[in-house]
Amino acid sequence: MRNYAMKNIRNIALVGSSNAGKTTVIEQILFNNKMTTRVGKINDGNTALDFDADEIERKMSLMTSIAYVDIKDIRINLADSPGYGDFIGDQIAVAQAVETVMIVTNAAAGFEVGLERAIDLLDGTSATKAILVNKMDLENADYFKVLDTLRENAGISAAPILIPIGKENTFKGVVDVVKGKAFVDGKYTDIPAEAKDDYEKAVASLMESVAETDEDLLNSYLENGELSPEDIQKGLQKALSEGQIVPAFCCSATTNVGVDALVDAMIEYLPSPESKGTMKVLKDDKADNIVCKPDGEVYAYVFKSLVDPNMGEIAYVRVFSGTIKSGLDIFIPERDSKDKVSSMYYFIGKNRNDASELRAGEIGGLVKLKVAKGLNTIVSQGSKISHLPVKLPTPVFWQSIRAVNQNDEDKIGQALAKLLSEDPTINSSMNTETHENVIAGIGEQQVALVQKRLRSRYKVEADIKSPRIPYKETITGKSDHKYRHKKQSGGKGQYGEVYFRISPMERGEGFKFINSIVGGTIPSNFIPAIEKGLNETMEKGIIAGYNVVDICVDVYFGSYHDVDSSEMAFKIASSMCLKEGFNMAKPILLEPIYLVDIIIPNEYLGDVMGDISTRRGKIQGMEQIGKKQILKATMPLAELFGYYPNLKSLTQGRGLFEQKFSHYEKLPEEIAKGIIESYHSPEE
Ligand SMILES: Nc1nc2c(ncn2[C@@H]2O[C@H](COP(=O)(O)OP(=O)(O)OP(=O)(O)O)[C@@H](O)[C@H]2O)c(=O)[nH]1
Ligand SMILES: [Mg+2]
Repeated sequence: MRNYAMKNIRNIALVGSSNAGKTTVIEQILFNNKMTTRVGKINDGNTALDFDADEIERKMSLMTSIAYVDIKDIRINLADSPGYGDFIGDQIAVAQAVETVMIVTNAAAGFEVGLERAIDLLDGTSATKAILVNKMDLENADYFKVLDTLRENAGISAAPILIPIGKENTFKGVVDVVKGKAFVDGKYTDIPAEAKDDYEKAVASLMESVAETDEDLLNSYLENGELSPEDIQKGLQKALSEGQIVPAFCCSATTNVGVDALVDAMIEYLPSPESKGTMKVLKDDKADNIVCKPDGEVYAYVFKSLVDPNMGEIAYVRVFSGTIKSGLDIFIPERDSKDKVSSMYYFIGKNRNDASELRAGEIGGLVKLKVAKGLNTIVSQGSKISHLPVKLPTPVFWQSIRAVNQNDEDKIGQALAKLLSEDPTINSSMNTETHENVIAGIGEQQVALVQKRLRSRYKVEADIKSPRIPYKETITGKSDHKYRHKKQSGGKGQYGEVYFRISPMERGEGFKFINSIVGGTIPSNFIPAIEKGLNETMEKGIIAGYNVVDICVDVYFGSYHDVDSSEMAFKIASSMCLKEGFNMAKPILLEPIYLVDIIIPNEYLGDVMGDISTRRGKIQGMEQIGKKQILKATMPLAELFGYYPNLKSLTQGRGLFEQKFSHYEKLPEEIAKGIIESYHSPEE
């Protein structure tokens, strides 16, 4: 297939809340432009873009997929991302790969949670933002109301470029405000009387917005009281490529009204890779710019990687600079590894067409890359350039996972690694204290999908449950204790005696071992065995099976036997002495405490604060940003595990939080008592 010049490409990612109609809009565009032979329907499970079995089953997108549309000498690349909150990582990643991020909203819905989230997460991307109000055919659909809500809630003042003709089930066309023409039944015509008023208002406000972005245009506007259509078009294109204006469009995907006019507008007004021109990158870890051109240095970005059951690894890439060819040796700075390009394709969902090479400005898929995964940079070997780091949300949902069948333990590790590499917001790690494999991610659906795919793709049944809390054990008092290990049961006996002074240390200091033996009461060759006995016991735990920390053990006296003493005997003596001495030194349990930043709309402040204190949280501070409050608090991990579902229900889905580990703190006695008792009477 042919390549397209940078100025003839439009790269557009559709984001926004679930169910707004992103996938359906793209399906309709593909069909209208003869890229597919039928209009894929979500309900029939036959869309080009939601091709994955789980997407078909759930009737929603679960990952980013890509398509392209060729119209005359223009190629439009469209990325369809999942709107459901648990899969937000894909929206964040794809927003970095395009010139325009189109935020799709439902014309009949209010300011939806998914929409709010998508907008928040786009903060900081350099892409131009655009608004597409879809579902204009629905009862109560109201284009201008949606734009007002966006202004009020998100501070986005969108400039209407396409405005509707007719309403709800009589929505029959759109007016292109820049052209001053209506688009009805597949043709441009004069603006009908019913849309004249809206058009006059929209064009006046568009002139004002465009004039404000450029001094010459402003002067001309002030002089003449208006701008010519040519001036509006030129000014708009420039303002859009600089991201100074957020254009708004409308359509109904299912009735196919306004979709062709939308595509025309994408071509005529939205920025091309050439109009953006340069790209901010890191070079040698410092901020830098590179000029994007096909004969420049190779610089591409992977915005999604997946393992296709038939094709193997696929990495969807955006080439920003240079040209990627088969056989090219590449370097992935984020992984500090080399890789090699094999074949590459242009994709429409899972259908692919050969690409001979991928040039600056283009989007395509590289197959069988070994190391490059989502959010990674692709550069030539020896290059010092990498993509600016992308901020991802911290995990807010945790589950421990293990294979139901013991024989699958090895298999599950590899299968998990493959599945998790498809989504940058989820990871798993072995907790060496609780000996659990813990998955940390964004939500229940995300983890449930991993569990389901382990079964469907890798035939591994996995159990998930709430993880154990890595409590720790320590003491608050001191003890002075001795223990003699002596056994005489025929043959060689066992003998070793130690005297310990056990004392608490500051939080976080760990363990200190002091050897104060003088005069050889214990020969020095047995000292390492004593230390080993201590370490092993501390790792296993004494009162409740958790790591022992922040204690100091001073061995200051003991005795031995010429024949019967051995390393084993001293190890046992040491272990027993610690166990008994520890119990005499007012032992307690410590629990991990996390710092959380909870971000909520003002109206939920009271409820959320009340709830934090019932969860043993402590408010540390508060900050107002726009219409939101950021509550800073500490919260025990035991409460944090179940916090996100709870926060969502308290705030109608609008609350978010970020977390990081802070410190260990004494677990309240009444809770500790239960944990210690159940450790000593293990009926599970
Ligand atoms: N009435 C009406 N329904 C629509 C329109 N566009 C999409 N739908 C329906 O809305 C539902 C959701 O559409 P999708 O295309 O899956 O929405 P999405 O934004 O891709 O959703 P996610 O993949 O979950 O992010 C489907 O049942 C569509 O048929 C429209 O313009 N009008
Ligand atoms: Mg979708």
